[in-house]
Amino acid sequence: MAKQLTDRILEYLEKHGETNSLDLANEFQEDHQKIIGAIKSLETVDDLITVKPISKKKWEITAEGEYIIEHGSHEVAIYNAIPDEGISQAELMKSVPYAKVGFSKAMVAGWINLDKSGTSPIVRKKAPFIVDTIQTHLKDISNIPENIKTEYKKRKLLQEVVIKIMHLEKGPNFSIKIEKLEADLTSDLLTNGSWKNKKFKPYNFEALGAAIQIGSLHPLLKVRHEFRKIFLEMGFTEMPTNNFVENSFWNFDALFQPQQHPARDAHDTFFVSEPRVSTKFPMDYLEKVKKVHSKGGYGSLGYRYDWKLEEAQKNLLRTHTTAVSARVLRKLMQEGEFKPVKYFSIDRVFRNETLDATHLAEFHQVEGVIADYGLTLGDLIGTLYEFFKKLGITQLQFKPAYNPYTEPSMEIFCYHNGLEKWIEIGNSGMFRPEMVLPMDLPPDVNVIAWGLSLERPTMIKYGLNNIRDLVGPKVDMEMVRTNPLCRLEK
Ligand code: FB9
Repeated sequence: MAKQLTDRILEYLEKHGETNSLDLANEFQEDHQKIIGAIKSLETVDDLITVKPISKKKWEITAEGEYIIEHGSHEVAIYNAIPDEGISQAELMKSVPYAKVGFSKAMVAGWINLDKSGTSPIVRKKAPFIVDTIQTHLKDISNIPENIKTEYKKRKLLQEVVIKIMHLEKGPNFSIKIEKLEADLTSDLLTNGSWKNKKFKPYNFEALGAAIQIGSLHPLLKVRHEFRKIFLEMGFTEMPTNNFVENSFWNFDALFQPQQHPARDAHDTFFVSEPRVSTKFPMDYLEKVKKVHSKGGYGSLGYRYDWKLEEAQKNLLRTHTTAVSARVLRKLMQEGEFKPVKYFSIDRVFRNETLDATHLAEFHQVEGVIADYGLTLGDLIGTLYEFFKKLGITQLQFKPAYNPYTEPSMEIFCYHNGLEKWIEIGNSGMFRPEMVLPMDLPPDVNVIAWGLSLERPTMIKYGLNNIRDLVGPKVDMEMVRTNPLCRLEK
């Protein structure tokens, strides 16, 4: 039976004292990785061999070099393509692959000449015969001088690669005979008692588990999972957000966002051309929305403009998940008596943004909504402190802001110790009466809500500066495979 590779390596080491995995691969005409495997197996025997990883430069033939080994050099191909009577340069350049470099090298080698005396340049053979030295060299690069290798490297026929190899020496307990150590205590060894005169491999507690080929969650989904856990442990219920296409009524009008608001312009919103409009609305509710926009109501003057159904019917890609919040809140009152609720959503929204390193035309909005009797701004602030504390954020500041559908509104800031600066981490507010009262919510019920994006915390968490490293065709799949699990509070 063929000698074990491990035995052959030990015998080679016995004779030469030291070697390396690449020389062994050449010596035994074996694949380098097989040699590495055999060396790692010998390493498990204490002090048998001493191994040190080293880097070694190695010449490799490029694809073009392999082409020349198979087909001959480009200059030889050009030479052989010239008939005795000569050929036009234009014709010759179309006759073989790599013609341009072949022609140039054949001219430099003095194998051919170019006759420009006629109307078009004619190429003729100058040398009576030629030898394809390049092909010969490439067939056995171990015997070509370094300067020739450097020249072929410039022609991209050879390339120098650095490979990791293993240097071997005899260890303190070197022997060419290794006592076979049992790897497993089997039932046979136990039943026939032969375990008593066996030696067992020591447990390698440092050994890593076998890398299992499984899928990997995208960082955004890891962070979404963490946000979802936070909302669920705070008693929130997830809203149904599986409708990217929305109509203007639910995305804007229901939120008391006036029909002439700039956000409703095509420069900010993606409108859908087919189906262009929605036609089914809860007409009793729609009439209340129309009235509060056009004439006011519930103590509000409204916007006092001619509200148009056609505007409300326009379909679009939702610009915020607050459109879902509106649907869910209105549905509350369709199911009987009001009861306090806590809802959340985390899903994609679309805006016709100017793209830059941190903004794409879509992002994931994270939104929390609480509807209860007598809620105040203090309840919103307290909830935000609780929510962000679970992200490890305790220093918050609030800045008055404006949203069409909330009053008061606040931008939320935190001091980020890693970035050593205050950063905006979201927006919040109390839904206006003009939004919630047409939904028939009881007048003593208030609704507090807040929102942030999923991408911003994810980019900070995973140290990404460009949104295109997180989403899109340029994402490094190795980053997705290897990035660490997400612990938002750390
Ligand atoms: O997410 C944002 N920033 C953020 C969030 C978390 C975070 O975590 C780090 C570990 C510490 C870091 C940063 N922002 C909101 C603030 C900015 O990034 C802002 O420039 C971008 N904003 C988006 C919208 O931009 C067009 C983030 C997105 C956003 C803004 C507002 C809302 C939702 C998302 C909202 C809302 C809202 C308000 C009232 C009622 C209901 C919803």
